Amino acid sequence: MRRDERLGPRIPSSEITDESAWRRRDVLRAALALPALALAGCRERAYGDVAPLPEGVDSADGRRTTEPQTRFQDASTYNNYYEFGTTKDAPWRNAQGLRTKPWSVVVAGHAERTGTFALEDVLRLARPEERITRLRCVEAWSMVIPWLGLPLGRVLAQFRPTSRAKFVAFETLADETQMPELRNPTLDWPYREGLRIDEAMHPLALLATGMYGRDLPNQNGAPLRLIVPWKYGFKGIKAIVRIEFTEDMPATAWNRSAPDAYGFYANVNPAVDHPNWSQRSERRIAGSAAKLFAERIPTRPFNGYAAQVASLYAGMDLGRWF
Ligand SMILES: Nc1nc2c(c(=O)[nH]1)N[C@H]1C(S)=C(S)[C@@H](COP(=O)(O)O)O[C@H]1N2
Ligand SMILES: [Mo]
Repeated sequence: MRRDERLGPRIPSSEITDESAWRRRDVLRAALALPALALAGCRERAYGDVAPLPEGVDSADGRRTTEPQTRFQDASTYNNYYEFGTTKDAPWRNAQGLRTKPWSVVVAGHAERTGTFALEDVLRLARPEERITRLRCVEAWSMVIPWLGLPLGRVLAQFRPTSRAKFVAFETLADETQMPELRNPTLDWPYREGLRIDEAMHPLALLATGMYGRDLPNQNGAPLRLIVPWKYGFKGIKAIVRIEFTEDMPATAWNRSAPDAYGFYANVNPAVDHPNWSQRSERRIAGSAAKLFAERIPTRPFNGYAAQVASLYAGMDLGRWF
């Protein structure tokens, strides 16, 4: 795996995060029961020194993924990114000119360190890890994509959220001069998303900076986007410019636009239909078959990551909290 050129010098994490954050990470890791392979490298060492996972290992469960990957060609030309238009080809056609350098991120709300940070400073913890994960769109298609990124919780911990931080809210850039669809009220811009803080701290939640071993294409959310493997794709907010730690559940773009169709949690759930279509199966766009002939497969609860994340929702009625 190639080191992302935009990352700064490798700084030991111990200089950036406090000890309690370190301990919390160890607890999270233990809870995930990753194989010794992953644990051994991570314990008391600077993240910059952690060996990348072997090629082809799905860090979600530590096993080699047997699912065929989506072709880069498909993952980068069949997108949802409404700021650039509402058709699947609009993002790659219209996002090429988006200026992603320099980029800064505002960190606000209930945290000890807040302010405006250069992207390089937000990401200076380590080189990105590769995560081959499924992305399941609410429109019932899915892809298997090798992302490059940092665990979201590791990035958030360096801002030292306080005990009042119960949620994390994210916002996308909203620049009319660069994003043609912002002239239309398609969504209530800027695009917004959010996670409960324990979801955000889960090791599977990723801040992606790249895919397929290279920087993210603009249409896939450069320079920084969220990947929450167990949730519908719309949680994966692109081109993030603001992160806020909040006490209350934040508003999200799709929930504001159609609350009966898009809940805050958006956990992939074959038992809860979209008002206009079933969510029981998905078209898997992967391998060499043309998109039109993509195989239809049953959708799995939590997008196949139930063993890792179901405990986050123990006791919740997932039909109500969709
Ligand atoms: N800012 C922003 N982020 C967004 C969207 C969007 O319209 N705007 N679409 C979402 C939806 S519905 C999906 S399925 C994924 C698609 O990610 P991909 O294009 O990289 O496959 O991005 C999500 N992130
Ligand atoms: Mo989506």
